[in-house]
Amino acid sequence: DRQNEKALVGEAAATQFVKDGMTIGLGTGSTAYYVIKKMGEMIKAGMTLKGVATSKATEKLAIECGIQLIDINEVEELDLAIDGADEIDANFYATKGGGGALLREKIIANAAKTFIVVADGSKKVQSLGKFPLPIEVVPFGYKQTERAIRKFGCKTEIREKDGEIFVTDNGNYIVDCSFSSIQNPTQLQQDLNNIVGVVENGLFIDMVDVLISIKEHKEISVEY
Ligand code: DER
Repeated sequence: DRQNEKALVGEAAATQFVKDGMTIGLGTGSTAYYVIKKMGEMIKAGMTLKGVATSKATEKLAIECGIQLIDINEVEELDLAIDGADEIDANFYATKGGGGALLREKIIANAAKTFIVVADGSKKVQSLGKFPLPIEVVPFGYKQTERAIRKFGCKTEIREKDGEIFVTDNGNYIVDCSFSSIQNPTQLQQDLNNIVGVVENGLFIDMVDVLISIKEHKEISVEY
């Protein structure tokens, strides 16, 4: 089942790529959860590792797992960043942000020598756009920003949580954007980030180096 697939790919990422002495970007979400748990076991077995968390939720989980956290500003670059994705296509273009952590995730993925995505079988798509694209916007004038985003041909919805507007770890809002299909994600990524009020969007273009996913019969696939 899906949870089992998340565990398989998450643990595979840790055991195959995490080496003693590394500094690792720690992803956010239910798949990255298994990576972090496995890293905690490796530390208990004697490995020395440091982590940079992509969200406050991941900071909490990492501390529970005994991973020493450092501030992203203390390092030039990370050895690895390992994170989930909401969808990923054959070009390794990915949509992220389902968990609301896309800004820190993108900063940390950018800072890593190697960026690894761990994804259960449900995440692989022919082309992006099945999953509503999360866009982080500043709260001031967010309705203006939302109207400007809609001009790109999508339906927009301000993300809510428990009946309130969801606020990211950075104090911003998320606009979830439903496109019928995304033909040119590279162009869209640039256009969206040019909109006044947009902080960052969840299109990860030319960023993913390794995809660890599931082939049929629960076989793990590692693609470069
Ligand atoms: O919010 C995010 O970007 C998460 O990584 C998300 O894309 C994957 O979450 P999941 O592993 O819980 O499906």
